[in-house]
Amino acid sequence: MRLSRSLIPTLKEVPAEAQIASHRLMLRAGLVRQTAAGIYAWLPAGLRVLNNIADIVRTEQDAAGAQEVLMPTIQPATLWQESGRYEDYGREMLRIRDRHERDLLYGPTNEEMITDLYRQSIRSYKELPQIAYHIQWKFRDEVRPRFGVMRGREFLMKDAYSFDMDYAGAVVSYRRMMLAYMRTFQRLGVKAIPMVADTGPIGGELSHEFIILAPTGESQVFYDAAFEEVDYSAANFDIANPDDLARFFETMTTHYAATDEKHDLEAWDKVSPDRRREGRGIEVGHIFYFGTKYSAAMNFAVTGADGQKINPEMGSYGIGVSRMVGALIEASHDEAGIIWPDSVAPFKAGILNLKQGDATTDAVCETLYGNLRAVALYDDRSERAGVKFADADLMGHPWQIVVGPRGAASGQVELKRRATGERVELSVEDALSRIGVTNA
Ligand code: P5A
Repeated sequence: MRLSRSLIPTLKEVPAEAQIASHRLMLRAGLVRQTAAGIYAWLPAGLRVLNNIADIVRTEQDAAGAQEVLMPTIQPATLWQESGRYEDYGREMLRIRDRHERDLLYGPTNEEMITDLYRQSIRSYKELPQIAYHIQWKFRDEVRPRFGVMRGREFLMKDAYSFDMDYAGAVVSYRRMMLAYMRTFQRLGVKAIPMVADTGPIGGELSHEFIILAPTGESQVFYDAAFEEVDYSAANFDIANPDDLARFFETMTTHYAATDEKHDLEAWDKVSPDRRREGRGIEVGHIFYFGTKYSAAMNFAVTGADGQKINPEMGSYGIGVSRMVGALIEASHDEAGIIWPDSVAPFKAGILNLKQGDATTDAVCETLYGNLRAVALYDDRSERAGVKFADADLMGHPWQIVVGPRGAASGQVELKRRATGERVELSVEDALSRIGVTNA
């Protein structure tokens, strides 16, 4: 993209309403704009990050054997009356009435709707187990939306739902999703720790939340260094193999991990001092096993092997996709701005033209841009060099290709790695191959 023709409104001033780094940086880097309390519009650069995260989440869900669907944002109240949650959910639910006086709601989660879809079509034990997921906007009328997209009212969630014939099967599904989550977070370039959690309005008896480490996180977390040493890859755990999943789950649940609310000093004392890790954390995912809570309440039964009717055992599994954008920034930024991990960066590289209008400089920039069109943001504005440097650091491109008139005359550019600050002078061809594009 050409910055001069993009809706990427960077700000020099620090917005007064933003209390935490990620919120300030998301506004300053022009990723989002608030349109109402806790509701955000995603501008081009922000949307690219959101889509990159969603793609990684999707790949790992698919690899775990989950199938993608897309349920609507608007749901009929009748489904929630069946489960009993219509009243229970309280004022966090945004209730709507249509022209025929029918009660609707903007979905805060989809347990009821997915149960309804399965009960309409699935009749026999032979069709289970199954896992379905979607990546869809949710609405929760939070009392105090804050910290930008971290606690929004409208937010993007990946939510998956598993259906099994018995408890043993449900446990396998739960472990499978947990492993898919650890792989997802690893690919997103963050350290994530699963912690035993309360089940709240989703219900059920088994639940883990996934906390990623960031110095400015909301809660204090305590964990055993063992979590950082696990190899979550397919080489170590086959996600299709229940024995591997059992070994994985054992590793995840035997080592100590707790947030400050559940911190147990006695158990902590038993962790050897050199293995104790402490830090701040942000909840980015939450998984639940709740048995037949919804299938029983909503009369979803399938025929078992012996002809008897059985309510499937269910679980649900959420990742806060839009919250993840903020969480990644909390985990990776400095004084100057965002430092995007390569896997999610909106643009792999920024091309900085230090003398817009100078024929040689423009020509070198156009050559670079011609090769990097899909992955680069070309700063072709007629701004001072200082402004372009500051904005590139703020926006956090993993690579900056700086093109000035002197270097351009001899075909040289400067390549800067945002994460380390390392700079090298090299030819256009070498710059392209260093950032992984070789068809110059
Ligand atoms: C699991 C999937 C559920 O809703 N039902 C379907 C279950 N779980 S949850 O913990 O309530 O939410 C899952 C994840 O969504 C993110 N999240 C939010 N993100 C931004 N703003 C919010 N107000 C918000 N509320 C929840 C979190 O990442 C959470 O882990």
